[in-house]
Amino acid sequence: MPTDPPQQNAQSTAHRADPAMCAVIDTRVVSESLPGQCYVEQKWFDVDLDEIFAKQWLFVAAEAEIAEPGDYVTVEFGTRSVIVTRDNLGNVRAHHNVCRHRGARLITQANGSTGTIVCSYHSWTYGTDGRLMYAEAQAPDFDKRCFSLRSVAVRTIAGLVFICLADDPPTDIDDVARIVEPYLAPHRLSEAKVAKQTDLVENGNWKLAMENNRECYHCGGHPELLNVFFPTWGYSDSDAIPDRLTAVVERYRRATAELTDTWNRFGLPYRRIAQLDSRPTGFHIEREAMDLAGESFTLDGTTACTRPLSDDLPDRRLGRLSMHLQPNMWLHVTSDHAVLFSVIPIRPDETLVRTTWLVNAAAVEGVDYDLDRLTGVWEITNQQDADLVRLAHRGIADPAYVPGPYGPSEFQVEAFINWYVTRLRVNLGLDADATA
Ligand code: 3BY
Ligand code: FES
Repeated sequence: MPTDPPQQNAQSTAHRADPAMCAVIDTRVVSESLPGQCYVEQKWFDVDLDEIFAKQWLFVAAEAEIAEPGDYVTVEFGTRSVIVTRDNLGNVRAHHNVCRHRGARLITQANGSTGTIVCSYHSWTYGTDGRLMYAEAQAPDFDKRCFSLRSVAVRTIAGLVFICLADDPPTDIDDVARIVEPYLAPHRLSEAKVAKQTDLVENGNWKLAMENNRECYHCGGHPELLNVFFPTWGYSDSDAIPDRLTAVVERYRRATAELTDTWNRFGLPYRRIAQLDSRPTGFHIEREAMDLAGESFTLDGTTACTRPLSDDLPDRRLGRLSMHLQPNMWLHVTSDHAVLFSVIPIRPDETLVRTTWLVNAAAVEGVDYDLDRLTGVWEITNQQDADLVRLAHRGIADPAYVPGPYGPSEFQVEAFINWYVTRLRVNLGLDADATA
């Protein structure tokens, strides 16, 4: 039986021997931001792509983006490009976007719908399941079965599509799925539709975009988001609350206690689970109350879509379900919509932040929701974050930069960096005894 060629890319181990980088990894001070070179140098960027983005599970799309057979999205991580499709049988598939003849890039569109994938060069034609269907003028003994597109590991979790470019993807994605699926599934993301998707290019390293997301210490810069995000600065569960935060923490706790009854009534799991740096596929999931009306990401906290996201969850006031997965995603789900974020490195100082809003598939724009109201708070928050990431990158690129300390409310930034350094060590083979 014909088999796929070995997937190992000979270039991917090229960085293992760089002693200067290994020294930085070895001498890195825990609880401080990374040395500047990790954020600004091309060498580090290349290692990030080869050792993090080519080896870990990555969030690449919502199933709603490829709702019908033949729908596809392409996603690029450096020189690697992947086609994510829904095949004719309705399965989500992922393949390298590289022709098996002489290697031409197959699809150059970001998304679309097609019955077959036809190479522009010599017209080799593949099915959406990756099988080579047609190759003109070949020798009589040419066996099409030997030239399927090279597959990429793909995993859907409650309507979210993850890929892993490694030959041997981290197997703990199954454990993560088992834990997070009960939280996500009631919201029926797999049946939702895309209301809007935006691509924002931030002028900063991808790690700075992620670090920025992993804390609300800077949330004073997000007045619109703060209407509904309780600014508890990491003290929501603390016994030693600073005086200035007593009132907001108490308000947060009252709202949470009220919502707990609702969550219990619907059987929605809400326990916070944070395993951000203790496993290969680090993640965090929690359900939290929101301020004001407590329903959605709008200026007054009331829903932006009159149809609930899930027909099973008609209560408007559900707070938010929030999830992070290392290295490149976070999401929030309210009663009326979901907002999903993925981070895609472009260059050392450029990062794409893709935001996708999902609503009930039956919701009608202009009738059930106004698009500006649905997306406004996060559009402005994203722009504010982009401005902060640009400033961070510029300062870090200055030779005067030295790493600074993380405070208590930056524990998730620290977890992200701890995870990153551990994955580098393991994936570069620096820790013989570390968990793969
Ligand atoms: O989306 C988030 O979870 C974080 C929290 C605050 C800053 N960032 C927007
Ligand atoms: Fe694709 Fe020749 S390179 S058909």
